[in-house]
Amino acid sequence: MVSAASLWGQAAPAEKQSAPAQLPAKQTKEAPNPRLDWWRQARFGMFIHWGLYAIPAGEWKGKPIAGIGEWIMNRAKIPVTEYEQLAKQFNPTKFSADQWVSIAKNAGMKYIVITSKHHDGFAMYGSKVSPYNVVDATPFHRDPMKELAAACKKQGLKLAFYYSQSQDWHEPDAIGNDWDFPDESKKDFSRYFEQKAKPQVKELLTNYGALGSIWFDTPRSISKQQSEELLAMVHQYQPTALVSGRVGNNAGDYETVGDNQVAVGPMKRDWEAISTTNDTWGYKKDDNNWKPTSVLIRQMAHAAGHNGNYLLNVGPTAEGVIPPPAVQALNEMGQWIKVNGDALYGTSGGPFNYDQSWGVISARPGKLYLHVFAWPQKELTLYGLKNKVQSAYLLAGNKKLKFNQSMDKNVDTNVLRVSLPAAAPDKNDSVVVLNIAGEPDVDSSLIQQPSGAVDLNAYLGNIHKADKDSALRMDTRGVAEHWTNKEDWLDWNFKLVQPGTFDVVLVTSGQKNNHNWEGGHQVGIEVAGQKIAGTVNNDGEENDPVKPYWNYWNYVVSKLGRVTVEKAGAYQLSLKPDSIVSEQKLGLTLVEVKLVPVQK
Ligand code: JFZ
Repeated sequence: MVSAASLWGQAAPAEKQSAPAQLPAKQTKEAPNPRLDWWRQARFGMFIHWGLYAIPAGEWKGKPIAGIGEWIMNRAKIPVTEYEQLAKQFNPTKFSADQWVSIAKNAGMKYIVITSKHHDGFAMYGSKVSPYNVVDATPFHRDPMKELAAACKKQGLKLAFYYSQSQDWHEPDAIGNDWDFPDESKKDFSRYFEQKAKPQVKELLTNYGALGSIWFDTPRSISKQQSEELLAMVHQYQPTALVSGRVGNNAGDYETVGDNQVAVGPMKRDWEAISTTNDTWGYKKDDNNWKPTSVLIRQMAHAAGHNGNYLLNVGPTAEGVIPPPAVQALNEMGQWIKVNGDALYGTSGGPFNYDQSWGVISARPGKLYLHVFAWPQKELTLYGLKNKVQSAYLLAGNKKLKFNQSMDKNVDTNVLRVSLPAAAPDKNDSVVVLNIAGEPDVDSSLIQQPSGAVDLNAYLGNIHKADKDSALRMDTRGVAEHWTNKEDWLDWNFKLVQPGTFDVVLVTSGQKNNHNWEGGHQVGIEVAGQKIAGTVNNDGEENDPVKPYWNYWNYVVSKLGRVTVEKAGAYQLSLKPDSIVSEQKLGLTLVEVKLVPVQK
């Protein structure tokens, strides 16, 4: 089991965040948990949000309701008695479990996580515990979970059930419904928990054969004991089933990071990225903001390169149809996987504690998989790999590649150069495989990227806290947050291979979905005996062009000035604020300091 403290990026105690923040470059083995074996092999799964909310599909009484589709009851404050009426209309005649499972299987997905009960409280399976369920309350009268269990068994995928254990807007005692049940003092959460949540979870664990996991969500205020009870129940009835991190109180078998969030850094823990194919989980008829397949493939590769699984959502319609644009994208992902699956299934995170300017790296014993998103001209460069490379080839067509390994004496760093054909075999992610001798052994120091840029990521900096109680910390993205004390500062040690003139750029991040922003901070930077000062923008939003899959968090790029570094070698750069704007208590949210080579 993963404890909170071992989860890198979680709110580690402040004392533990004193210098250096540098993480070990080598993967260390996570405590063995045999339940995770299949899951680590799987790497890619389908999330399905399906329920009564697919009927209104984002519109209530003729008005579009903002936000994610499965939250419509909450967002539109629909009374239980009205929402319940939807059940009478639920008749997904186009539903075919076999077809859904085939879509997942064809995409290369190895497991399915489906909403057996979401926050609306409606059971999408035949429940004896509550008549508010798909078999008893709808004209459909079928149990889609039974059908999916059979189809998954037949086609060799694992099935897992999402279950909302804390929020249940249908129940007066549960968490979440304050429009029908505003009086908090009347609520007895444990009554709901004992009489509905636990018995329903038991039904799911005992009536549907072997499950991959129970995927709990939004623990809210449930107690540690309640989280642990759920965990114990799952393990009791299904000793091999997993429990998602969102069971609460760090009781789960693995961690789920924030929605649509992609982790950074050398992740050694087990974690899962969850992503939408458009902007909603549950079906919304007016949401056509489909992520391009390039984004989905790169997010998946990124998750694998950081030791994580990628759980990608589809929101079927009330008729039981998975939206065609999602099916299309999944089909394209399947095409990529047919060629490049070795770089995904059963891999672990790459050995470096930073990403490459051209992409990410996943690994398995004896092999490194270089996922090249940005195909360079002629040659791919990798700094800092100490292992002897035995051979290099493209996964596409197993085409052998020439390479050479040398030492750059100026920076005392190993350099690998792999010759590439002119055209990328895959426009989204072409995989170069390195067969290496022994365990990956890499230089843990931060080095200039092959592109010539220097990425001084916040999470790789040495943190200097003026006061051990300063709120400054790294969030799960490896971004510095709550930097409100201007006396706190960061510095980085790095190696420069190609000297020259650089623009000094500060990349800051907005909070989720571009809500909440704070800029206008004055900062000073010192590097190679040169000092510059500047102001962090409040506008001029721009995504990092090198990481096109970061489409959820907006970055603001502030150019602070220019420096010229004459010689290759080892350097230090410090970032010290002169003033921080923190009216919203957000302060300086730092992604990285970037040195961008100035083209001559
Ligand atoms: C939850 C649900 O409320 C939502 O409807 C959907 O099912 C999603 C997969 O999970 O929403 C969350 C839960 C956690 C975070 C964000 C949204 N989080 O930790 O950032």
